[in-house]
Amino acid sequence: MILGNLGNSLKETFNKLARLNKIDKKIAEEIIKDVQRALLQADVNVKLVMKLSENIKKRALKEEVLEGFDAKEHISKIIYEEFSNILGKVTEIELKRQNIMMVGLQGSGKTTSTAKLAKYFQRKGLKTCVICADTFRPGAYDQLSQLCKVHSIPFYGEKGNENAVDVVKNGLNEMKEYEVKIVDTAGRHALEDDLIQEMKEINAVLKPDHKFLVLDAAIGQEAEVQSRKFSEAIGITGVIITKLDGTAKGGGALSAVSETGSSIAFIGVGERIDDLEKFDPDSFISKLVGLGDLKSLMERVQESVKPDEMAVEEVLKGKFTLKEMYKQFEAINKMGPFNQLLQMIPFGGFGIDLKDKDYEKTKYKLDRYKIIMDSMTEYELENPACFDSSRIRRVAIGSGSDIAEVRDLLNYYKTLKKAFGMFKGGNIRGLPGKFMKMFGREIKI
Ligand SMILES: Nc1nc2c(ncn2[C@@H]2O[C@H](COP(=O)(O)OP(=O)(O)O)[C@@H](O)[C@H]2O)c(=O)[nH]1
Ligand SMILES: [Mg+2]
Repeated sequence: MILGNLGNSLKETFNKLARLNKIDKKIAEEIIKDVQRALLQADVNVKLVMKLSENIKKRALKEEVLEGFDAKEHISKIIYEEFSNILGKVTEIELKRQNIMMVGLQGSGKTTSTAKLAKYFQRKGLKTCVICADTFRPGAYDQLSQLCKVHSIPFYGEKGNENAVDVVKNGLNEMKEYEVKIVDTAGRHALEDDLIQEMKEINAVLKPDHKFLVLDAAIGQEAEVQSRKFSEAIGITGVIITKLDGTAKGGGALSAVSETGSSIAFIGVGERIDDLEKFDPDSFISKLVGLGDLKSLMERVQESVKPDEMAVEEVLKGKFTLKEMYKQFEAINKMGPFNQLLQMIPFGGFGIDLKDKDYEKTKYKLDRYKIIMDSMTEYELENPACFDSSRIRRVAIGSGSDIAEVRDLLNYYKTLKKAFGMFKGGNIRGLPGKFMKMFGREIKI
């Protein structure tokens, strides 16, 4: 598919890298050229290509290859992370009662995507219907009603009624029992005033939870302008990029949308009703980079925290003081990238929902905890039970924090100690996995 060639063109250069444990400037430049060529072929914006490749090169030369990994794995990881930065945003779709409005220019794939999306929600077990508010284009009613009939999707429309807003009002009344209502609207060849007016009125009546802008992948970098214009006109909550199966230029549309700050919700990859995929940047990038199983690579990166750094040995013997926790934080910091590593430590004490992806905040908190621990005496680090209010106050003052924060840290320590206690005598290597199971999370790569 799109950018699919990147993997192939990288392979050759990568073969040279295999078994090396260092990346020199010459190899880095070769790889960067391949990356640039593939991205430019996929119509990605030149400035973005330059920025991306510059970052990859800098990091490839600067960051040390982790022990146990070869240069190829090292650079795969970097390419993966840099791509994540530009494609990382996804529209979250909740599986709940909701109204959805489809907008976009004529021919972009709105009607097809409306039916695909209805099927998507049906498969998820939600009672879903479709309302046809395209009263502009002759034949729009027939197209959608036929599509729905064939695929058993409940449909509402009024043939002959030219007032799209009234059709939506009536449809909402008639289709009350349905949990998800998807409204297909009319498009024009350009975003004209009367179209904006109609969209605004439908928006006011429907009060959509989601407004999806449908874009044809073939428009490439033009996606940026459209995405901006529609955002300004009615506000959109996500983008659906269609016809990614039919163009080699999809990279342009995808990256251009991300540049505007909009997020991609779904991608259309064919004409059939099932050819709609929830956009998953991780698997997208894995395919894109074509360098094999990045998921297991990232898992290995996570597991390669050395046992002595983690102080796991002692922990398994039952020893887990603030000192071991400190070492653990240090090991985590060394490992980077923080956002992925973060998922392997227990969060009981942070009160932070990982779903928020609030990694920066959490990293900040870990760093704060380290600063606080730097103000503790050796005795305190070895004997956390000794903390009374006067010791807590002293540490708070010494570290420039406050009493509540020191207490937070001690609570986090207790949670962690409890967690470690449960693994006594267990297998060291499997620890991260066990942590993740215990906290009901898995590494999402
Ligand atoms: N290959 C391919 N064709 C698509 C896709 N989505 C829509 N189409 C086709 O694009 C054309 C226009 O789609 P339509 O839904 O009528 O666009 P609308 O005017 O925005 O409602 C139709 O021929 C669709 O079959 C897709 O993901 N892949
Ligand atoms: Mg249509």
